[in-house]
Amino acid sequence: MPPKPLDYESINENVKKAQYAVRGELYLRASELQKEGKKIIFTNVGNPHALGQKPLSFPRQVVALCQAPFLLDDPNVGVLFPADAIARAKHYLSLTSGGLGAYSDSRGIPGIRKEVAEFINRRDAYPSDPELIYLTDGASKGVMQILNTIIGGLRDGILVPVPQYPLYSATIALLGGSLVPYYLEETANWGLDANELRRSVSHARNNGINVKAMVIINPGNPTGQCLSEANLRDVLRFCYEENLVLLGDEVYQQNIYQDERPFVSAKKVLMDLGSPLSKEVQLISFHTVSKGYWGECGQRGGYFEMTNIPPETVDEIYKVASIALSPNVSAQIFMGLMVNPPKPGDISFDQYFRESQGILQSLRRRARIMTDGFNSCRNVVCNFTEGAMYSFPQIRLPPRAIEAAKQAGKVPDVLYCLKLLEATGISTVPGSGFGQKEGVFHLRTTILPAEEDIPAIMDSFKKFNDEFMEQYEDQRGYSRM
Ligand code: DCS
Repeated sequence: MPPKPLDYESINENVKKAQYAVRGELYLRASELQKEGKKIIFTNVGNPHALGQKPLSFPRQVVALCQAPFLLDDPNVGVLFPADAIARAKHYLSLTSGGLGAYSDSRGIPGIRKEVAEFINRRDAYPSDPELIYLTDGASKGVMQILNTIIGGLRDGILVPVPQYPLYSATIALLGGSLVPYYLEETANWGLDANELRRSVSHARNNGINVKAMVIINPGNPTGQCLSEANLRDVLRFCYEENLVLLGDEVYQQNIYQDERPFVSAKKVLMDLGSPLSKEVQLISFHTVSKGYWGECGQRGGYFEMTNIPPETVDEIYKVASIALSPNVSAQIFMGLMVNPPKPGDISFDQYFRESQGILQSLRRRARIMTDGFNSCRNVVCNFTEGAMYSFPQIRLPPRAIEAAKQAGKVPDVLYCLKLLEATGISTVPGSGFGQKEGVFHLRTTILPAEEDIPAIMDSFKKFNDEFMEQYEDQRGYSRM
């Protein structure tokens, strides 16, 4: 009997090749342990509400009313909901044709795309065109749509930072393209180096790869660095010289924990550079409701903005979006609310401001506590989390631990993270899931556990790490490496 089409040996090889460590071996083991009754601290995914973050009140009030529009006719609606939430719910319902149960335009509801354009205009002080903004089910779907538009085969290369968020490596694998890595420099706080970019592109081209696009993740996942304006100018000039479209993953733009470098978008820096770059460099920028102080991961709301993309291509992207009919409509409303939150003077403003700033300030403190905690541990060094939601410490594994991992048929940082999980219940992602230089090991944890829980988590990490190092360091110590 020949194999059937969905027997393992028959399925698309690209599906088998795609790897996604954020929900990989460690996550599966953690889920098993949880079923057995062990308390697991899930710090493997940047999923704030799963770790106790409360939703902001105003957007939930608005979307609740949109989901249950009959409440708007209830005489008590004004007792339960503030007037500005009621008004906003009516506004969004008026933008839909049939409420939340109806498909919308495949690009997203025009009135919400306009709100996004106005937000970008306020943020960057440059105009933004709603026709060039498409709403998506989370930033992930936008990234996949755009990579799908770029990649036609194995020779099409995408420059991706290493370490990177595996959405990129996995999608490039699924689409049968080539990932062209450029390494971020850990000793320079995960900075981006123009020479490294040049090296990487020429190496790929010498191997017959047509490098078409470059990805930046700013602030970085898993690395947490914030790019300076000078960095962004270098990147954009590089894209201009090398004829690359820049994919700016800016989903963590609200998550900034230092004051020296406020977030600046790639779009703004491109416009500041003026002609010819501002008219020539192709740029796609991504955003989401999953991150920031919203953390509404389960709602699946996102957008991308296209800059210097010709209308024929914009139409093709529209056509492909149409195949999936429409993005989730309640998610589109979350996006509208994120880009157009209550303003000073609105009834709900004080509460919105208090809630959002409370979350942001706490994240800022957590970023500091975690970095300091890791740096106080033996054989662990960690750059400060300037932005995003993660700590990415380097674990200097003793040679005997590396040897033990080899014996067990495991990547060394996978072994370390598995042992950490078994001993403490802390579920992390090994650095190898994001890519790292040969012979160097990391783990990624989110900074999302409740602030009051973090000291105990760091204590238990430290105790585990001490015991691990004790077990594997021989008399001559680690310095032989
Ligand atoms: N881009 C980056 C850099 C991300 O970190 C994520 C999610 C996304 C895009 C996609 O987010 P949405 O599809 O929800 O908009 N980050 C994953 C992570 O590393 N942990 O949690 C999810």
